[in-house]
Amino acid sequence: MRNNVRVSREEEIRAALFDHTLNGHAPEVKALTEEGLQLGMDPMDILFKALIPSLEEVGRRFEKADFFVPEMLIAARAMQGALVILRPLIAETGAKPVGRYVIGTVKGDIHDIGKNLCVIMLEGAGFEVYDLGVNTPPEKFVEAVQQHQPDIIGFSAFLTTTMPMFKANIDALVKAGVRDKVHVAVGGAPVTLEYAKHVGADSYAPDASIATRMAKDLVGAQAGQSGGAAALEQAVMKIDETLRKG
Ligand code: B1M
Repeated sequence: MRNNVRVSREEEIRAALFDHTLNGHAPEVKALTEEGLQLGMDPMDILFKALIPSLEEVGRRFEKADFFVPEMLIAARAMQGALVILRPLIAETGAKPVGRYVIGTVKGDIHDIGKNLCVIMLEGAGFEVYDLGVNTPPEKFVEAVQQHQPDIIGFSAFLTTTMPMFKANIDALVKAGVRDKVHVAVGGAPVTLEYAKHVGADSYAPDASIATRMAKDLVGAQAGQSGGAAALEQAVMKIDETLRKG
């Protein structure tokens, strides 16, 4: 009985988080996130079953012109408030450092929620992550590679108009003579495997959890623990194919 009551409150919290994020009510989103955690809800559950679906609904409404930029912005701010609380909890689950990862949203693009989720999950998987933030020019990526010597550099782009920055970033790495020293990963809502290959990236992932799994496999492969690069590419192609079919 007690359990039933708790489960139903968890469901209420998920539903309320969805609604309050959608409507950009930051204080309620923060309070509900804290209550959910006090009840023992899994941070990943809060993230993937309430907050992300809500933001997807924001996107659908924006497409139908039911929402405009201000609504999108306050919904994103409400979600960011919850992410601040969830981030350290997800990072805590990680093991010892497995590798270095530099990541940033490309120049001209200020979307960062998806990139931040990648950061959270990579940290959770034990990577030392250098987050360059949003609107990152190619020179900053080059500097970060020279300074931190990461195993992987990740570029996020969320607009069709900013995806061409992948190529500009890769060209800048080539020019600086560091392209061969680092694995280039790309992602973001409008990106596809074909596009990633077209611009000369080494890998593409459709979401943060696959990006993290691929990064872990890659570091393992470099350490000689797994030779999974080809298998990985095949898996990603399959996922991409499934996504395209819808
Ligand atoms: Co903007 N926006 N936005 N927006 N926004 C989108 C992206 C859009 C799809 C909305 C729509 O039309 N349906 C559309 C892009 C259309 C296109 O180009 N195809 C759009 C537009 C047009 C714009 C503006 C141009 C609007 C305007 O001003 N007229 C403007 C551009 C500003 C700029 O960047 N220069 C703009 C502005 C904004 C806000 C500032 C208001 C706000 C951003 C706030 C913020 O991020 N701090 C905003 C928001 C919130 C959105 C939507 C609603 C949500 C984005 C999001 O956070 N999604 C979005 C619609 C949508 O996506 N449904 C939209 C949730 C997130 C978890 O998913 O970002 O896909 P996603 O991240 C995933 C994967 O992509 C992947 O993992 C993440 C987690 O699983 N991933 C990687 C990300 N990086 C990766 C890197 C990897 C691997 C995987 O390897 C390195």
